[in-house]
Amino acid sequence: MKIEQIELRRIALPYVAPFETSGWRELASHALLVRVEADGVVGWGESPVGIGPWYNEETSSTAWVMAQEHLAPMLLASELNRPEDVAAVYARVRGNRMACAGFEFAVWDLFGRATGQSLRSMLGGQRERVEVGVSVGVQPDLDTLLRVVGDYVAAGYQRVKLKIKPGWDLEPTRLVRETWPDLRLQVDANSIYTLDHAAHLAKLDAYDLLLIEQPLAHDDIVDHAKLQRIVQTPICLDESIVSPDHARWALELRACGVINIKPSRVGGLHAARQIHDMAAAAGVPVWCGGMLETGIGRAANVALASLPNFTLPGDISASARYFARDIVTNPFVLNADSTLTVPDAPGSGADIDVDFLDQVTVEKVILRGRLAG
Ligand code: NPG
Repeated sequence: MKIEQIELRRIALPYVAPFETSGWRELASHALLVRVEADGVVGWGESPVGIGPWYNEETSSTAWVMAQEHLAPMLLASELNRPEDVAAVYARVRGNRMACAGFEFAVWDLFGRATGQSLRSMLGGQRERVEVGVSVGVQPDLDTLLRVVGDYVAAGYQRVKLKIKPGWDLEPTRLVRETWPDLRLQVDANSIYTLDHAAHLAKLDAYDLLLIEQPLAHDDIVDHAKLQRIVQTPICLDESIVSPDHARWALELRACGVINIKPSRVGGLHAARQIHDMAAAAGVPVWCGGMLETGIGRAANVALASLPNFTLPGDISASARYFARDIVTNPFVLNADSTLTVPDAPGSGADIDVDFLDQVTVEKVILRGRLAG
């Protein structure tokens, strides 16, 4: 199969509330969207890049340039026999994995729609519903935190992740644990601590957490291995695992007890599935992280999370937790058992709301095969 046309869009889609981590605030989705077309069939993908290089090195602008100057022309010049071939097309691209992932998702969607297979079945997923939780950003004060967590618990979320940072870690965690003794609870530091904080982080062991996510540097594996020997709670790596090789290194060094897999962070679903398989072989559970995706990226995450070793709830909440209106006509809704239903329609199952998408599109370009080279 040869991709004949690629449409790229940058969007600005406001979140229902600002989302604050240990190092930055997100106010809106600035995702790059990729629409691929071949033989009259269309596939969509999302690169959930942010406005600045705070989570990783990529931004909405770098992805926009990469997509037009390199990634779209490379894909247009390639013959694809299966979606896994996209990884080979981009094998010589250094970094820029989120930008690559948007194209890879779109090709998976296209192949699924062309052959009538759901993304779940193409990936080898088994579950019809996936367990999900909600990620709660840093709040202005403890009262607000309790209200926000209480609202999510009342909405049906049975697992909560708290964003932490120095000065906002032990006390919020203790308070939430005391208020909801049975809640499945975990914390995420987004790389704000150093090994000097090891004794401080070990105090989190008192709160029966599922995991402590990415406490140390975004590109570290070795210090996390040292920390895991001091802290009893499983360390979960997110930012540090950008490829199957990074996962292998982390597993060999026993740097973590859990891995957060975001397909966009590792360049796509093919690499994500390889990491899943590797972690399963090592007896390390995984869960699907989130990047505040629209309904397009969310559908890819939900399908991936149906694979067997995704045994912890994902950061894949219902669409209404992020957007007043999503850019799909079939947004995800939370089931009463804190799950989302995995679509079984062909491809990702996402139905694009083109009229609304047009309203939130900031820039759009179309590239055709003749531009390849
Ligand atoms: O529900 O999608 C979600 C958000 C989950 O906390 C979440 N994501 O560090 O994992 C993270 C964080 C994030 C959000 C990172 C936006 C980067 C951008």
